[in-house]
Amino acid sequence: MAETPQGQGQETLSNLLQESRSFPPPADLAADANVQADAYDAASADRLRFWEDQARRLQWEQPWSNVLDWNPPFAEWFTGGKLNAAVNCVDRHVDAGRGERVAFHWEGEPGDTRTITYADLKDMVCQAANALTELGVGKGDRVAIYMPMIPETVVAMLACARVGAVHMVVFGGFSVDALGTRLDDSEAKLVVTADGGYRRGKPSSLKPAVDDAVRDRPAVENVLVVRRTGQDVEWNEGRDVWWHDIVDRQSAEHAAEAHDSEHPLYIMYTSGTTAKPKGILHTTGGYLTQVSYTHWAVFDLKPETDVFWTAADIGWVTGHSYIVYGPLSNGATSVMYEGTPDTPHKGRFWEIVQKYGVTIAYMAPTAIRTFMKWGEEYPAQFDLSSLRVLGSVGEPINPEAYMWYRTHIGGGRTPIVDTWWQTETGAIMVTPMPGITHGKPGAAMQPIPGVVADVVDESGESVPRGQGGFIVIREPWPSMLRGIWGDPERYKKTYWSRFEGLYFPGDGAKRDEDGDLWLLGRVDDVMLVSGHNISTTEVESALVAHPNVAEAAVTGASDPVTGQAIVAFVILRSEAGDGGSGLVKELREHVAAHLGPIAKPRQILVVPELPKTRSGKIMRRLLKDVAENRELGDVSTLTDAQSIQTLQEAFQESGKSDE
Ligand code: 6R9
Repeated sequence: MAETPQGQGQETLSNLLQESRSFPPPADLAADANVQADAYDAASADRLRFWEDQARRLQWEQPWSNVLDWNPPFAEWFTGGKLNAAVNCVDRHVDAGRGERVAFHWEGEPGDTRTITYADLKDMVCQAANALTELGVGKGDRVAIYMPMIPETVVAMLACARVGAVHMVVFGGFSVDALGTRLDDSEAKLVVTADGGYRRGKPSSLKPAVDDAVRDRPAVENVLVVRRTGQDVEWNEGRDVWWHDIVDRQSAEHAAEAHDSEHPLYIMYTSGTTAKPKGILHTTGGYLTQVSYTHWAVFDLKPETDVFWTAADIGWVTGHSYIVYGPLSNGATSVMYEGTPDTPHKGRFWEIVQKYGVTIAYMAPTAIRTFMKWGEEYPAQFDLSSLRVLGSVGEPINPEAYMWYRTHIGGGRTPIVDTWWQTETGAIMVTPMPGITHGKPGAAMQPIPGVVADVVDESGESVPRGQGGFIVIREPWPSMLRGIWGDPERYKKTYWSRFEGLYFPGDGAKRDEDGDLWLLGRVDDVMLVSGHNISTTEVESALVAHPNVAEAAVTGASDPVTGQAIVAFVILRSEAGDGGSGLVKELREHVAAHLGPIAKPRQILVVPELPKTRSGKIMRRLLKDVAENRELGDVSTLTDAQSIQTLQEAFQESGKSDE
């Protein structure tokens, strides 16, 4: 929550940025779109019935008796129903005669490839499920997955789902400590890992971190290890098991039990700000219903012809919902890529799009801004004409990044779906629909059919058009978190206590004159400058709108005169060189011209890197520590802990003012 000194803030959240560009859906896409405007009417006429209709897209072994049991803030969806998530993702496509369809075109970073059909995937998942049973892992047990982006990661998740074990995927880049606290909290009995994976052109080991984390954790009975890189590994006899030793010799037959709709499917930890990570719990029927529906509706998926690619890590909720459960439940063909976008060259993503004929691509604004920084000559070398829908997720997309994405990747034709959601919401909540909604650069537009979102002020009243406030969700939705693992009180306090009866995601938002929604980042990041609540997003977007700037991060630092002052860190586009001496002054004026003098940054520092999490979110709280000359807080979920130190030194050297 933003600290708003009483009586000082004149508005909940300022609305400074004016953006008037708007793109209608392409006519051919609109005519043939999976979802038409009547979906919104159907859902608002009878929301529960709408979700029942979507649940019927899945295969249930036993139908539900009740759509929703709602004991605020605890929801149960499709109670009495039974289904198996793995069967929905794999077996039913094979049973329907689609076993030869490719589930994954997998591309390893060194250039090795694997083509995995639905029939292959079914065999692999059944074998892995049998191996889990042999290792004594059964229904309700927790399994940690600490893996590179290889097919076995998907197989391990689905094998857990099949036997009813609860998977808990930890980013392969997280530290031993981060892995350890998650093992403790979830009480996992098995860890699935690999010797390593490929990142930035070389093998990057994983097993040693697991060895360290598991050493003093006897609750972990076995470590199941996939051989990916061939690196030497220390072997703990009796505890460690090679995947190829135990999985490959299993039968490819496995009779799957149907689980209750509310059976836990997975736990995914969000780091939050500082304290203990929160284990966000998702269950089976409601989660699968909404991820499957949104993947089909929001991306306009045509499973027979589309090639879908979420360029994100499976260790992020985006990977869970839109690499694994969404695409597979819809029988889609996906691309899965192991490595980094600049290995061995800065056109790798676009080479992959060309090679597999990707039609729908989904990625984070941080990646898009990185591509902007490198320059448009990289995508220009490849044929990207297969693309028909582009998606964005993870942070607000700055209007200029949106325009760059649309122009240089989408050839000026493709709609962009800017999808707002969270680990907690499980699936997309607010987004344009590519065949219905006009796209506005930087706006997530409207809640999907069946989701009731609003923007409210401090007292929980809806704000009128043209004003900013807090986004809230008014009614339960199928893929909502079912709680925080082992901590129902924290669940109530974190999400349901700010506004009576409303789910509070913690994000700021504004409603524009047309009634469309713009997400403005975490309210903890909002800056209070001379009595105005200013979102970091708007200032960052104004900076990115300058032709020399590729990426920007801003934070509020305490200031004797204005309460807080805006401090900005910017990365320049490659053609801008070092920007020259007048650039900082020019950028400050540029922001003032765009947003008004109130938003003019006190300081701007040009930097080579910004501190980011593995899912690409800028860690503004660390930048705040830097801007206020404090010791750095928790850096355990940072991609590159060195970069923040370099940045801190540069900041200290730059002195107090750029005047
Ligand atoms: C899916 C995911 C959730 C937070 C969320 C918000 C930010 C995500 C966004 C967006 C603006 C979008 N966020 N998508 N902000 N526009 N399209 O990112 O989950 O890692 O839990 O983060 O990300 O602040 O509250 P998660």
